[in-house]
Amino acid sequence: MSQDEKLTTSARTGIGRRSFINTAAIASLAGVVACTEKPGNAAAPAAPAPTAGGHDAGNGTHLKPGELDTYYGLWSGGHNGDMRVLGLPSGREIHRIPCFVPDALVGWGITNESKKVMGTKADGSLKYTVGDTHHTHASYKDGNYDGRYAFINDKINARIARIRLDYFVCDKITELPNVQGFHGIFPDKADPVDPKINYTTRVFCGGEFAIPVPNTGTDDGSKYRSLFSCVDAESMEVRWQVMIDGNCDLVATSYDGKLAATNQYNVENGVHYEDMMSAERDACLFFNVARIEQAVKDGKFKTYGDSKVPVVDGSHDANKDPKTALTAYVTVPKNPHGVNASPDAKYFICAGKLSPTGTVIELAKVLDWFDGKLEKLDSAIVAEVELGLGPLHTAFDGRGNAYTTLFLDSQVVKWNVEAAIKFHAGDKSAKYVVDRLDVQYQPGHLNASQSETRAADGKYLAVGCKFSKDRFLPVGPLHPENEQLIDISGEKMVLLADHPVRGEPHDFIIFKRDLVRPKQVYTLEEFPLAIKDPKESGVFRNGKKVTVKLTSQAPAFSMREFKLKKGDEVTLILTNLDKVEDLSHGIAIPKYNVQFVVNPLETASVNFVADKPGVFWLYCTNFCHALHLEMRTRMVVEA
Ligand code: CUK
Ligand code: CUA
Ligand code: CA
Repeated sequence: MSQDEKLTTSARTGIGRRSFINTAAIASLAGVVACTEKPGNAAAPAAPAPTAGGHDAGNGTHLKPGELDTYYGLWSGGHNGDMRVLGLPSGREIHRIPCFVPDALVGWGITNESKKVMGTKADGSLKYTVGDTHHTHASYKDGNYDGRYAFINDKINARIARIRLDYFVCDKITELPNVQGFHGIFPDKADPVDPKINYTTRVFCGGEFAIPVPNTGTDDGSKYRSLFSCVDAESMEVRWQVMIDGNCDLVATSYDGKLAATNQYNVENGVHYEDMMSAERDACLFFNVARIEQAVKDGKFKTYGDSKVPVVDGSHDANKDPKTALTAYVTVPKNPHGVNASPDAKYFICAGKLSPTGTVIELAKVLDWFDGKLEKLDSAIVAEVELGLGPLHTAFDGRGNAYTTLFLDSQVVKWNVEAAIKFHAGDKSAKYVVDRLDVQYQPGHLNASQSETRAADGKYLAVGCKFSKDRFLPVGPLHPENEQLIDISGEKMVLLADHPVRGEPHDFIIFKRDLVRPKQVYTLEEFPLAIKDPKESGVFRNGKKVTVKLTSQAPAFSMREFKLKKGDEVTLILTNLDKVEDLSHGIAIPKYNVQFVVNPLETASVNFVADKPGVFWLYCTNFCHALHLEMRTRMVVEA
C-alpha cells in the first residue's frame, strides 16, 4: 500500500485513531525477535513460535516457507455450511470441513457415507442442501480443549454437527425437534453431579425463534415458544429440552458444569423488531443443569408433537421458588448479544448490543440464589459499565482483561473486569477501559487464543469484521468479510493483519496446535464395506442389483474395466489401499454426476442407476502420481 493510499484509508476511518495504530505498530518493532533460521529441511515439523509483539517483515504474521503455525483456528463457515480450519498467526486457510452442505471437493453429499451423516429423504436424496453455521466450539477436559470433538450449529434447519478432531471430519448431525433458528451452542466443561466427569458430555443449544410447539399449521401467536436443548456429546441424541419464556441466543457454560446460560433479546415475545426492542431490559437466562436432569428422571416433563424428547417447564411462573427453580432470569439491558464465560471461572459477561454496556454476572451469586441464599437474583450483577456503541461479543486474555467488539463504533474495547466491578460498586476512580482499537469494519465475533479455557494465554485476538469496504481489491458488489488479527500481548492492542474470508463468518476458537493430534491415515477396520485386498474386486450381481468393488493404489484402480447392463442399480465401493499420508485418490464418473475422494485407507461408496449406455472412463481426480492422468478404469454400460 502506498503512502497515499494509506492516507486515503486514514481519512475514511478517522485520522486520529489510525495514526495511533501506526505508532503502536512501529513501537512494537523495537522488540523484533529474529526469526529462527532452520538449517536444511524446509518441511521440518517444529516451527519456531513467532513471538507476538516482535514482528518479522513488519507484521508478525509472515511464516517462512515450510514454517508451521503455532495455533489452530476453527472457524464457522457461515452460509457455506462448513467449518474452516485456519493456521494462526499466518491466517492461512488449511482445510474446510463440509458439514451441512454438499462439497464437490471430497464428494460430501455424494457418497453414501456422507449422505448418511447429512440425512436423506425416503428416495435417498439429501434432506437439506443449505446450512448456516454460526458457532463453533470444541470439547473440554479439565477446563481446556481435549482434541476429541468440535461442534457447530446450522441455524437454518436447526441441526448440530459433530466433527471428529482426529480426522477433521463431520461424523454426526442431529436435528433438534420443535426448534427454529437454532443459534448458540456451547459444550459443558464438567458434570454438575459427578466430579469424576471433568470433561464434555453435553452440548447446549439455544433456539432463537419462537414458534408454535408443535408447529403444525395453527398460527396462534400467543403460544409461540422457544426451547433450550441439551444434546449428548457421545450419542448426539437430544437428552432434554427446556421450554422457556422469551428466546435464546448465544450460550455459555460454567467450568463446574452447574450452570448454562443464554442471553435473551426478545423477552417481549415480539414478532416485529419494534416489539422485540420495546422493553428496556431483557435477560440472561440461567439453567440449573443438575435440577433439570433430576426433573427429567422424576418424570416431570411433557413431550410435543412427534418428538419423544422430554421437555421441562422453564417458564417464569413455574420457577418462582429458588429452592426448586430450574431456571433463573437475570435482567440485563436492552437486546443483549453475546454471553461469554471468563477464564477465571467466576463471571459471565453479557454484551448490551442496543445498550452501550457490558454486564458482569457473578456465577457464585447465581448459585447462591438457587440455594436460597441470595434474596434478589439481580444482585448477581456485579458490574454494568459503559463500553461503547453496539457491544456484541467478548473475549479474554487470562490476565483479567475482557475484549468486547463494538459493532457501531467499529472498535474493540479492552477493559479490566475487576476494575469495572469496583467502578460499579461506587469507586469512580477505577479506570476500567484500558485501550480501544479501530477495526475495519463493524466487528461481530472476536476471540482470543485459548480465550474460553482456563489456559487463556492472551497472545492473539481475531476479529470477524462484517464489512471490509476498502480493505481489499474491489471484486464487484459482494465484498469479502475481513478477519483481522490483533496482537494482545502488550498493554495496547496492535493490529497485525487483514484476511479476506468468504461470508458469513461468525464465531471461532483459537487453540494451541499441540492440543490436537490428527491421524494421517484411516484404518480399514473403520469401514464396514472396506475391500481389504485388490483380489476381492469385481462386479457382483444379484438380479438388477449390482455391487462393484474397486480399490485404488497409485497409479491404478484394481479393475481396468468392468461391465454393467442398462438399468442396473449399482453400488460402487472404492477402498484406497495406499497407506501413505496425503496419498488420496478421487474418482469421477462422467455423465453420472459422481466425484468423490478416498483418503489413505478410506472406503467410500455411491449408488447410481446405470441408465446411460456407453463407454465411460472413470478417472482419478486427485493428482497422485506421475501416471495420474493414466489412472483410469473403463465402465461399459451395455444397452
Ligand atoms: S451471532 Cu454472528 S456476530 Cu450468530 Cu454469534 Cu454475533
Ligand atoms: Cu490416483 Cu490420481
Ligand atoms: Ca428486547
